[in-house]
Amino acid sequence: MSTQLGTLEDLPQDYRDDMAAAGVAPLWPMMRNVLPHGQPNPVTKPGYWNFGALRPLLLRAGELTPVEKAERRVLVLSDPGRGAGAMQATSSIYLGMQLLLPGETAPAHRHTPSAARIIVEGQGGFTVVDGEKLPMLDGDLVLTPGGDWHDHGHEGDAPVIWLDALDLPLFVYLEGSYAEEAPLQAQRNRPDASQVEYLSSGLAPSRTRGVSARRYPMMRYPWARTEAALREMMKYGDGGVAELDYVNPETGDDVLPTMGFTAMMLNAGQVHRPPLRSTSAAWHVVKGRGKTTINGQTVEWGAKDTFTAPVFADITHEAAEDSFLIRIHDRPLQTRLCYYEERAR
Ligand code: 1HN
Repeated sequence: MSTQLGTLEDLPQDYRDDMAAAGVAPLWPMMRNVLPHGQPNPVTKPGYWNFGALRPLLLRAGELTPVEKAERRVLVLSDPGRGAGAMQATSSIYLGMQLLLPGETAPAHRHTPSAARIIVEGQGGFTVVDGEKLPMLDGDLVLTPGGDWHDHGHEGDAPVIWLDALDLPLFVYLEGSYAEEAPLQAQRNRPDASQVEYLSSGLAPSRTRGVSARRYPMMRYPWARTEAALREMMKYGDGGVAELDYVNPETGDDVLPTMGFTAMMLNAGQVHRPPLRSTSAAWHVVKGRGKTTINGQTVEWGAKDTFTAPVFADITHEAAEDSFLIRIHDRPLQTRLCYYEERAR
């Protein structure tokens, strides 16, 4: 049932003026803007960023702006629904492509939003998170949880590029976004936890009474292992699609409080139609080629490209080659807020 609600124009001007002077407004003319029927009415529009087009722009930023003048040398991927300069790619997800040149460092800071990076190009880059040095190799997922100090460095001899994903829009909305700065961190002289305590899936350091695991025990998820696991899943699965969620190895929870990450393999020729989900999402193509139709709009993607979809999008993926993508989504947030939803189609 849908009743036509009264409009502002239905009301006499003197009453409207008196309400404005009193600092109030009638709800009913605005009701459907904030509470549409059946499903949300997103501002976010599908986005697509071709890496081949971004790369020269990013390298140019490397010539034009020294890293000292940028703190982070990043080109922000703006949601087409919000327009150029929008500091978000979807309602809840910020995306940016970051460049670090050989020998450069990006100073330590920490902030309330959480970040994760997917490495796109180059060797020798690393991030230090709370003293732990995390190597950045192609396709790796590297976490920078909110409140953790992090700085970046580069020991290689060619540009390093990665995709940053942050829950920044939420923190901006909550008026909770701020940072602190510090000098570069001292690095512990040992490999990161993915190579030591959590080298093997299903094994965690022996539990000692009274000693709890770190909240974020593993900050780097090496791509080589993700790909190997997806390939095995695919071998024994039946759908031509394999998906793995990135989880905290101590708790099995999502890796960050608001953002989730899901790795997907699609076989060549495979058509995949996921359910309509209440999440907004971004896909980063680690390897492969194909196309995805989002609410009737088709993007053709290749390795290192990125694309996005609003909430409840109607999505069809079609791989032209065996393809590997990482989906960044806000399912952990929506689950915490008790409204995550999937609709059959
Ligand atoms: C940030 O801390 C990084 O640490 C990158 O590399 C992008 C965008 C907005 C706010 C903080 C980084 C960011 C950011």
